[in-house]
Amino acid sequence: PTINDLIKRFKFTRILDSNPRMKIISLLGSIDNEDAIITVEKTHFIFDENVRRPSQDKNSQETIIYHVENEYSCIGGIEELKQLTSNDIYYWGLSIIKQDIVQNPTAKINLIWPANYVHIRRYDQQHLHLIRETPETYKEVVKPYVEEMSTPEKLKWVYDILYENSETSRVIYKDYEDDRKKSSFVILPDTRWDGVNLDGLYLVALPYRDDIRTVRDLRPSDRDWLIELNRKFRSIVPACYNFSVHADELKIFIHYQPSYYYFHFHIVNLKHPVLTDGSLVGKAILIEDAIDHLKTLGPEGYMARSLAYAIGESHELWRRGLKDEVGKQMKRDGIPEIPKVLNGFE
Ligand code: M7G
Repeated sequence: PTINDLIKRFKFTRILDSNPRMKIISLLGSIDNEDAIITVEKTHFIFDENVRRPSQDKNSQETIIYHVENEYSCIGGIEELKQLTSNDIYYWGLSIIKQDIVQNPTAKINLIWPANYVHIRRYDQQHLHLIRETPETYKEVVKPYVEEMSTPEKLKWVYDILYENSETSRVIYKDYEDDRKKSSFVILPDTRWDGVNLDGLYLVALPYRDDIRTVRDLRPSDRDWLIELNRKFRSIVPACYNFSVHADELKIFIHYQPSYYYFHFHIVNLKHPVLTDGSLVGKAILIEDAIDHLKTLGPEGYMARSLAYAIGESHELWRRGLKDEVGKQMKRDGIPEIPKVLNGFE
């Protein structure tokens, strides 16, 4: 089925999350009696663009990049504008801006169907806690979970991209050779990106090597591999987008905890707000930092570190032991418990 057929059959159950600042809403419902999650996100605005045109100079074969206002620009593309009020030097109103399904769509819609309980919990609005994951906590609580979550069935979408030609038409770069599997990888647009607005450029890079699950598995011997990937990603991605985004305008990072336990990289325009979202503090590790840490971490690499990050109450790991661990840590750190009586009220 296509997303069009499926959306028509969607029966709404409840709102999972809604964020007016990010202009994003996630709904839980069902399609043919199986759970479905729909996420609708308003796309970002366009103003200008770079276009390639042949040089005016007849003797030159070169194309020149021009900077022009886009036809769908948030100013030039205004089709209707209605003033609400003005006061002194301030004016405000509402507008309709020219839309186009390819050039300037209104929203990006993601659908997961059938969605399992891990998906639903991930999208559900939840209370966050900061946890310091020590090497011991990793071994006791996290490692068994990572092992359960990294089976080929749970990572089908990844293996489908790597070996079954899923999303092939969207792959922007593939570097693969059987005898150099370790250095092979593909880069393609993340489902998070609308594929239109470069300010929100969001790509995912999937290496072919699958002996690493998370940053925890990185050892000093992997340093050269990371250095080489960083160099390649920063060379390839700007070239794929006409150099409208430069090598030093990309943030390349790894998530911990990730949603998917197949080691991969996020390649994102610096302008994209991912790393400034407070709830994600600690979750993203820049590739530069990983390269640097591995220099000093000793033979155990990231296995020897404590990693601090925020985790939601509905994350499976919270229930499996991180909740208890936070309690114990606070006690050890000498942080007082919440008093039983607050401001005289029981
Ligand atoms: P993560 O760090 O495991 O999870 O990244 P998180 O960032 O959600 O916490 C996995 C990345 O893969 C996310 O950015 C997803 O948006 C992206 N992604 C997930 N799926 C199922 C797909 C897919 O089928 N295709 C593509 N292109 N990207 C996906």
